[in-house]
Amino acid sequence: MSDDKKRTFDPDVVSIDPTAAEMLKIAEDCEISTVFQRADSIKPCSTGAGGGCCKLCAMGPCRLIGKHDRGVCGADRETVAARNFLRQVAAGAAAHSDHGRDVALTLRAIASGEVEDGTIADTVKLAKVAGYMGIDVAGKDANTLAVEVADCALAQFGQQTGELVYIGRAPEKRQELWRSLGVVPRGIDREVVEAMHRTHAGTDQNYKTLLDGAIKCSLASGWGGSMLATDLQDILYGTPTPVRSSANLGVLSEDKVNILIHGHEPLLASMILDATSEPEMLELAKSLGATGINVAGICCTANESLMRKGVPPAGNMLHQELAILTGAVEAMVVDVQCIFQGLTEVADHFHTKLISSSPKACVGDSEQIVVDEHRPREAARQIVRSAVENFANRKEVHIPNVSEPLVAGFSHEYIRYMLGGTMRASLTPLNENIVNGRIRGVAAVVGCSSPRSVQDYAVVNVVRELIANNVLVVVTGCAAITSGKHGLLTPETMAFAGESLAEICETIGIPPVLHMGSCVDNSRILTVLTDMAATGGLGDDIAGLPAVALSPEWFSEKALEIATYAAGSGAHVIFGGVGSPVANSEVVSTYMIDGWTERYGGSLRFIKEPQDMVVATLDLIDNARKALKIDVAAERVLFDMDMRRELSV
Ligand code: MSK
Repeated sequence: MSDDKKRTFDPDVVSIDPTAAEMLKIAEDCEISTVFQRADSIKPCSTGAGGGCCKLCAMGPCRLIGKHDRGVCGADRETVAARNFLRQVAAGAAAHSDHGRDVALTLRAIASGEVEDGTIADTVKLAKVAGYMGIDVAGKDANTLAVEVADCALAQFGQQTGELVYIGRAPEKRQELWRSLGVVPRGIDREVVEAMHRTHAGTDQNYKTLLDGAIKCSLASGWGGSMLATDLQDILYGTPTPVRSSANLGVLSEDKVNILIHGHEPLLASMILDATSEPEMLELAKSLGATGINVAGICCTANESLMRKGVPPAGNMLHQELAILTGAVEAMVVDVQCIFQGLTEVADHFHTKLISSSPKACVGDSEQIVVDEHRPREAARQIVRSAVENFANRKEVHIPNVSEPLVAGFSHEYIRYMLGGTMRASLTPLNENIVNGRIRGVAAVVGCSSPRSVQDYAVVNVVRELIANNVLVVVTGCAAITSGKHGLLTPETMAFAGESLAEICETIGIPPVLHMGSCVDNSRILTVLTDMAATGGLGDDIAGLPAVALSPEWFSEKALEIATYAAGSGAHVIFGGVGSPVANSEVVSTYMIDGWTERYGGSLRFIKEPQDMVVATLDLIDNARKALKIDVAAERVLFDMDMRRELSV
């Protein structure tokens, strides 16, 4: 590391999580590079960040800045910004949807008896999903039905004409709007391919049609690939119900073998978990001096395993390198998405085995134990054995004594159940309390953590200010883990909530911040919003609900795709942190707010500061309440610096 980098980088200011500074000081002492230090030393290109650089052909790259308003081909700022945005959305849609395809293939293999020990966990959900697909369930056993469901799901990817079957789950009014605007997705793969085609040099050159293309492509994921991934995972591994656990690096164990599961796919993780309780593995661990085997998670494999099995998350995306720096991780098993190549350098300094498990993602020069989907248990055993044997190579260990308790597992199904019990499961109490003003509105705080923002600061402050203003918050993805790390996912959090929201949480016995899953599970939020519209009292569409989605620390193309399908579904979306990927075109930026509001009833805006995000959220909620004629005067609570300091850990 150069002296320059040592001088500018300050571990104490890059995160509000104290474990980050603790680990980053170790990294500095050992001269190990991390994402935080690299972000400090690499200045982002502002032209590229704002969508002003076109590198689609060899006549460029063309940077549309200053007096250059057109590229060599004549493309203007609007076309270039919209085209870049559509490509980002297509990449995000491909990632989430390809995840969904793999789950469908796993379901089919298990239901066909091709997977050793493979079982279906939730036959009630299986029947429900079959119903969505128009499949007759009468007289069929679970495996026969599951094969039909999997085949229907798989057909959605290659479908060439017609409409995705899950489009029928959106409010009627929304479906009609999409049809009238020509944005109903036909097949998932087809929309991603068309997005790549229309952004090829010399194809679509109108920013408005390019952005309609982004909406259409994202809907193929939100109401297609992502929603299928969520549903089929529930069938395979169980629909989540509330579960207790804890979060942060303190969940790692000094005496046990630690295995970290990181990425997005729950199949191998669930098999690894099973293998860790096998007597043979436990005996091996004990023979090597460990008291047991501990599994913890990072990113969204963590969320998937937390929601269903209570596996504790060791951290969000920015904690992946920090976890290895503890010296206590025998194996980190990665699958797909959000995995840093920098992990290999950090792992090289410790005994940690970095194991890539997906055939489509080999991380750096990590060991590859590629999972044969027909024999995942075999791979899981191999990984657990390898981790246990590695315990003998452990040297100095430094685990921060920091973790917070949490409650996760609020699936859409459970939210309906907790509001009405088995006999009267529904969202009626939620809608009623929104109408009477006890709940001002609903906010989904979702998405990533980014080294371009102070880790966790924006998510924590946005969540706390929203609940203080009687806004019920749901969280997913890394924002959910952030909320857990900072103690926001317990019923005790109601102490920070506004009076009327706290009263409701106390009555029902829930936290004011509900963990709803991984980033692919944002589709659960679409289901809740549709259900709110169907329940009555708040209009008949997602557009117009007093609900806002926020991603205060986003970084990925998947996050942009989620934002786009939410906006196309009628929700207002606010992104924070790094700024707008279309900032180079004022016209496009404005169109995604005003033009999309007029066309879709939803919007996407980029607001840097957390407090400004909160103000904008409350304005959007209050405007929706006014339009619904349910507005009651509500005092606005905004935190000053002293209050913020108190909130920070
Ligand atoms: S892992 S996409 S950093 S939420 Fe789903 Fe977290 Fe964002 Fe990856």
